[in-house]
Amino acid sequence: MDRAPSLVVFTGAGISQESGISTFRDPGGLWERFRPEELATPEAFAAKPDVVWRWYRWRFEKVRAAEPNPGHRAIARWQERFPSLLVVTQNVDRLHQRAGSREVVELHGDLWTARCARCGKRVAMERAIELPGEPPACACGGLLRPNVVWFGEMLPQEAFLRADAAAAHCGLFVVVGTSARVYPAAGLIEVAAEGGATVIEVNREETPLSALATRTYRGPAGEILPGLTPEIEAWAKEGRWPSPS
Ligand code: BV8
Ligand code: ZN
Repeated sequence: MDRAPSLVVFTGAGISQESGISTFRDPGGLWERFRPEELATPEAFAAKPDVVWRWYRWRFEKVRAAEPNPGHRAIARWQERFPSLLVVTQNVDRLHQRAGSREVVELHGDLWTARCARCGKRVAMERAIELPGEPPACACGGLLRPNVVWFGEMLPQEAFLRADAAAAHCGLFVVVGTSARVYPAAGLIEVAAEGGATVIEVNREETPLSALATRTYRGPAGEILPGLTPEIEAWAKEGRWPSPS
């Protein structure tokens, strides 16, 4: 097995907010306008596949047009200093990869792929949205769905185990832009804290797990993350997070 990464960055929808991607639970977020149980569940897809497909197609178009922001880019730069840096994300937008992050664990799947709900065959979303049908049908007769994890579905096992081991054994766990309410992903913050990692939180607001953080930074990730590089350097050298000057 690889040596555990000493630095893990755990992200949620907040990191992509400054790229123009809606978050889920903030005022103005996606769940305020749409009820998740009507759209992000296997039951919703079974009952109204056309409505669910159109919602994801709309979200995919937004993501495709978006660009990584300074927050994504700061994280990608940290990997030059920490080659073992691991990004663990709940996001489905692939903006970390597009910013240059090489090791990214996607806990909730991705929007860039569609897959057959029956046989599992994968098709690029860019192609799937051009096919006839809402949603299009696979050659096997099953319907195409987005390759994301819906409420009530299991997370991809390999991805979750890798993230869990990294959280348990890392030295520094930086949590960015997540409301820390969706499990089992949010539980990784608890795993990191229990494993003895220094936990740093970057968020516009307090979250249910803010109390586990050694330090919290309140504000937009795109403004805060680029400025954290000296603190991370100091942490690497001294083994502890520098006190505010
Ligand atoms: C499972 C993908 C096992 C698709 C998503 C009761 C209690 C506890 C748990 C449960 C329960 N009832 C049900 C559950 C389990 C459930 C769950 O956790 N529910 C919660 C909500 C109560 N979990 C599941 O079902 C999971 N699977 O448990 O499997 C199982 C299975 C079967 C049978 C038995 C057991 C699967 C969950 C996966 C859901 N998929 N999305 C899609 O994208 O459509 S969820 C959705 O939430 C998002 O995609 C994201 O992945 C996830 C987390 O959201 P966040 O990323 O945190 O975003 P949010 O908007 O909430 O917060 C944004 C934050 O950013 C805010 O704090 C804000 O202040 C901050 N912010 C905003 N702008 C900025 C910023 N910060 C910095 N800078 C900024 N600019
Ligand atoms: Zn199929």
